[in-house]
Amino acid sequence: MASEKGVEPPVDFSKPTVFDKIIAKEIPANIVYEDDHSLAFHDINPQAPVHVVIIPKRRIPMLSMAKESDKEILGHLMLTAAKVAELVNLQDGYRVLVNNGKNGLQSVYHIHLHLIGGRTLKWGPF
Ligand code: IU
Repeated sequence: MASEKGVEPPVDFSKPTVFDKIIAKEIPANIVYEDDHSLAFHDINPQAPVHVVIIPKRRIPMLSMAKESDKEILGHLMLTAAKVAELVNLQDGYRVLVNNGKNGLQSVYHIHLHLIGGRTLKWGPF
């Protein structure tokens, strides 16, 4: 592991991650929303009063590995984030972000959106 968080290369992108186990319900997660293609659960290490992770059930390791054929699921994840925001009462606003790769401090190589809110958020420098 990197000093703050993230994973040092080389990363084995073919390996399932803990998120596959959460999808399979092999390990518990505090799930807030699920449909045929996506799953949303409360982050175990929240960075704000509300912090939900939204993942596709079919694994794409990271945003920079997404393909043209992933367009539909990527759009679905964004719309799921908006739906989940309503479910967790973030009507006053929120942030949706993706960490990508080592410098983005990505630690789980199963693409995910972070939905963050519950207070007025700060903005940069990061
Ligand atoms: P990142 O963008 O790859 O750094 O985000 C991964 C997130 O997944 C991070 O915020 C973790 O706290 C979170 N998480 C989780 O909610 N449950 C887990 O079992 C594991 C990580 I491992």
